[in-house]
Amino acid sequence: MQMTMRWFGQGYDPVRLEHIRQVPGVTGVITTLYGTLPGVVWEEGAIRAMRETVEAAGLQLAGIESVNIHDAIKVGSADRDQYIDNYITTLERLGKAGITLVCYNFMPVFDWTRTDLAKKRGDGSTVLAYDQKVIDAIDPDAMFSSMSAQSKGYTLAGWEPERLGKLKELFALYRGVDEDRLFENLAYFLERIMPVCGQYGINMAIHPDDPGWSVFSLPRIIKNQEDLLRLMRRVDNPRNGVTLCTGSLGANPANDIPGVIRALQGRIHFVHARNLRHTGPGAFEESAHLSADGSLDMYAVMRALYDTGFQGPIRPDHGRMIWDEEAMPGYGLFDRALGAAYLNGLYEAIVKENRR
Ligand code: CS2
Ligand code: MN
Repeated sequence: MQMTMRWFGQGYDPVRLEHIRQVPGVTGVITTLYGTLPGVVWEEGAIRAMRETVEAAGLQLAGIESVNIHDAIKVGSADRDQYIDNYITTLERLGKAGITLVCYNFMPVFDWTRTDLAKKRGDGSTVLAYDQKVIDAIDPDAMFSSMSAQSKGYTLAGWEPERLGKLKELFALYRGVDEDRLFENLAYFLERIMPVCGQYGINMAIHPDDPGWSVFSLPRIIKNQEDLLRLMRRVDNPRNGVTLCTGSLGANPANDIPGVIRALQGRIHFVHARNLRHTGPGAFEESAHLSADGSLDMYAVMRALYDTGFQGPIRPDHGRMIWDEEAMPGYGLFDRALGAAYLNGLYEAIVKENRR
């Protein structure tokens, strides 16, 4: 596997590539053209410049997170084919630039959701946290305002103000879209893009819903092993794969992550490794990556990846904010660097134990 880190790009991410380069074992970054709205075709020059910037820092551009999907594709409206054509053009241009991993999600209206972006922990760090009780007591507008107010001026991934400024219209768009409709719209999209993925060897890696249950009664279709396998079978092409995100799936204690990894053997193209602590029904806070700091067994996760022969990029997902760092919520350098070093240590031990 290849250890990577997410980087939001020049002018967006206060973390510098030169510093990522110094994290032992990290050889690549996962990035995006942040600030490009869903539905817009990516410019060739911008893709080239993004790649050159990463390579000039001595790193590889290991994949894109994300090429976001326009709501027309998710709801299946009359103009969806135009937006799928745009997506195909973007994939073609990425493929020509040698970029062969694309992470995306298929969540209606909201990307990942949290109720607290800086919850204080006992160790003095701050972390992202979620409590369903808080969501149940507010409306979507209040949640959007609360996320924005806590974002320290950064635009959060998937939370484009241009899009979410029109929340009522967005919710209206999804009226009548139930889980089956949403699933069929996803399958339709994937079937249309599979040829270009095949031509350029691009692996599509769907990110699970975060958290993996319905928020504000919106449909959710990528919550667990069954959902993931259903999608793999529905579009049974190896280019149709998964971003295995331990934190998103792990928010639900019923999900057995090592089991999911084994069940998806060969279809996992990208891994997000992070830990969290369950704090009550429908509630969790993120933790350090260390198994003992959260509810997930990170050794068992790395072990399942090893056993199933996973070869793709992995990145430490969110980290705590520590040592007075100022960065995008969840995306400070320091704790993610500790996470990468820890995951690399687990992996080295597993490899050597199994070689003997
Ligand atoms: C990420 C998501 O920061 C995060 O929580 O895991 O924003 C992720 O990038 C998207 O959902 C994938 O499209
Ligand atoms: Mn993730």
